[in-house]
Amino acid sequence: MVAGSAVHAVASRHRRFSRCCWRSGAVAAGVCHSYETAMAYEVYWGSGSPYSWRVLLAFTVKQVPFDSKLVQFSRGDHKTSEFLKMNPRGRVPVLKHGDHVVYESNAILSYIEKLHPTPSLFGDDAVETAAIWQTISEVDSYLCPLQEQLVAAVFQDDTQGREDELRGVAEQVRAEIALHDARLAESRYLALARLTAADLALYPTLMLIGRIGTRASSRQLGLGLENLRASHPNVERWARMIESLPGYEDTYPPHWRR
Ligand SMILES: N[C@@H](CCC(=O)N[C@@H](CS)C(=O)NCC(=O)O)C(=O)O
Repeated sequence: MVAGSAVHAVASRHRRFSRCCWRSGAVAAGVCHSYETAMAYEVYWGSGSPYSWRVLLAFTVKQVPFDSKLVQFSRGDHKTSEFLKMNPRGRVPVLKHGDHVVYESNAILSYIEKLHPTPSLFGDDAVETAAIWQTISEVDSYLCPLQEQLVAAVFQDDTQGREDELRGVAEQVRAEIALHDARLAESRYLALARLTAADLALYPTLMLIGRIGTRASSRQLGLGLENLRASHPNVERWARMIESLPGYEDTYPPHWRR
């Protein structure tokens, strides 16, 4: 557990829902159907962290209540000794469930999928599961590293002298998004005709890249990332479906609203 002031427990609907679940007899009613699922979930997450956002969306889609532990990067909450005991890499998201701790967003998604299989986010047979993991692996292997390069350069004001390099990164990002747009022209969601973990992997990264694109330095460099959604109509349609999920608003990075 992270020290008192180090982590701000958000007084959000997640938490109220959680209390409501425990006190309304949901356990007894069989909603939380085993001892394992009856233990509280604590989700440590960062505002604007796309990997954290995946996890928040998964809990939301599955309607699983959790205690929200918003980690403040600026205070170094994620580098305290208490936090490093949970994740030695000092990164979010982290899930604490009873005495059990899981880090790495995909591992967390898999964990809650096992305990709360409905609605399924990882497919119902071998073909579906492979299609989902194929897309997640593509997002994680090809798009996320590009996003991380842009975050490091643009948010840390390290763009000078790197104009050509960063334009090259942005071009690769656009190619990746165009690929997903073409897929979404054929299919309602990314991997299957229904929402899966693949959609939860891409959406937050797309949103973060869009936000990077609106920064003055990105515009000055002509990265062309500010209108990714508008210029990819299938991605735009799909993103709007995710944004219409019940509870979506509670997952939106709080500091992006300011
Ligand atoms: N592969 C990890 C990536 C986690 C990650 O990089 N989290 C970032 C926020 S988006 C973080 O905590 N960064 C803090 C740091 O590196 O100090 C996952 O999927 O969970």
